[in-house]
Amino acid sequence: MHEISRGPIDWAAVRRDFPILDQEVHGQPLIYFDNAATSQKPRAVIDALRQYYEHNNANVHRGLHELSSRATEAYESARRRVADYLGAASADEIIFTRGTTESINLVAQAWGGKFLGAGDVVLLTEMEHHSNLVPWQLLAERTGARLRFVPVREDGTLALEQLPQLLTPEVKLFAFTHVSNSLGTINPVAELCREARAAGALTLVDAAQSAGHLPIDLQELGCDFLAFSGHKMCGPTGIGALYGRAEVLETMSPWHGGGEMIVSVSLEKSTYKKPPHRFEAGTPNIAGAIGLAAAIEYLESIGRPAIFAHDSELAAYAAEQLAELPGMRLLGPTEARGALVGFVIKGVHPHDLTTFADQKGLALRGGHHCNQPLMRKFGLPGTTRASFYFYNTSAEIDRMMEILRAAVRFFA
Ligand code: C6P
Repeated sequence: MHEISRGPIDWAAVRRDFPILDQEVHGQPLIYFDNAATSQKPRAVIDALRQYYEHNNANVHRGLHELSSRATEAYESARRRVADYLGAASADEIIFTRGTTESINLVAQAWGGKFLGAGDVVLLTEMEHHSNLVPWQLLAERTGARLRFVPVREDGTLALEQLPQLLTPEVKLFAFTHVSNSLGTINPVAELCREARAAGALTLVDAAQSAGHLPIDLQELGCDFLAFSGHKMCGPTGIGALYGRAEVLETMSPWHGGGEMIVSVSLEKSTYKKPPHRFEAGTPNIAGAIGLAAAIEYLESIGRPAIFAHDSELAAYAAEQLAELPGMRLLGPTEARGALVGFVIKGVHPHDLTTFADQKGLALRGGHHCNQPLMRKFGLPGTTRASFYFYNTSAEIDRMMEILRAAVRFFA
């Protein structure tokens, strides 16, 4: 792992921690601007996975042998690390899942399936990723609950003045994203949670785009659930977590049945462990949890305030440069933007632009970004998106601009 000096962070040294970045794609140096889809992994995480498989691999919570004890200790210590990282009151409030999508489905099924019925409302926003929309549509079909949406304004922010009318007594849960993956909007989580609580609703925060980028303190945010994915914050794919406030988790029934989550089983009936194990049936992603803990340790060695400042600077610089291109339409707010910029160039389809960029070694993302209703609202088939992380540089943005100028000439 890189050494953190007392002075300013040596970002060039940080970048060297990511072996994948040092390569050419289509004969050009790789510029990886698809970090909102998944981030790259530092050597510290790759090494932690190898170390686990070479020395400690065994199943957890089962075997009375040395390797199993080590694997169990590493897995449970990863849970404590996640709890500390988010500022949870206890590690028992952290459930390991495959990622944000599974975390939200867990809440929809284990909480919503038990407590919601006809007449109840789940409040969402128009900027939700499909992962924070489709699970609620499935739940609504099953239970008769209804969905309601906070509108998105033209500038990509939420129409918060409408919240008091939307947060009626039928609203049992307000589920919203922290940072929009298409617009870059950073929502005021603490304020939204406060208003929801005052109206008697629980809250769920989709932190897929924020957990690796912004400082998060659950005690300050005051949400009841928070979901995130490890792979967007330097960790492996297939691992993430759901935070659930202890008193709420206690009230929920299991959603998956199987080994690990039971106390006793008879042919007729079973009793279940307490949270979090009640919600982790079967062999978990042990290596993934260990890799996630290594990723958190790595991020903490840099510090989230520094990461946020660095990424915000890159996003602001990119937005400023992009705005100068002819036919450019930028999405999202000008102030308080997360580490990404979505845009459309008049007359150039996002897929064509993204393919053109790829030929020059530049990885962007083109499409609807799992935000179809939002794209429809803005009258767009999709956008092109450049999303940044702390190992990216302003020189890479300058190169992106050269490539985009060439694209504009080519498609004209
Ligand atoms: N967005 C992108 O924007 P999973 O696939 O479970 O790790 O994360 C789902 C998810 C949930 N919420 C938000 C706000 C997200 O941005 C994402 C993932 C990726 O490129 C893939 S569509």
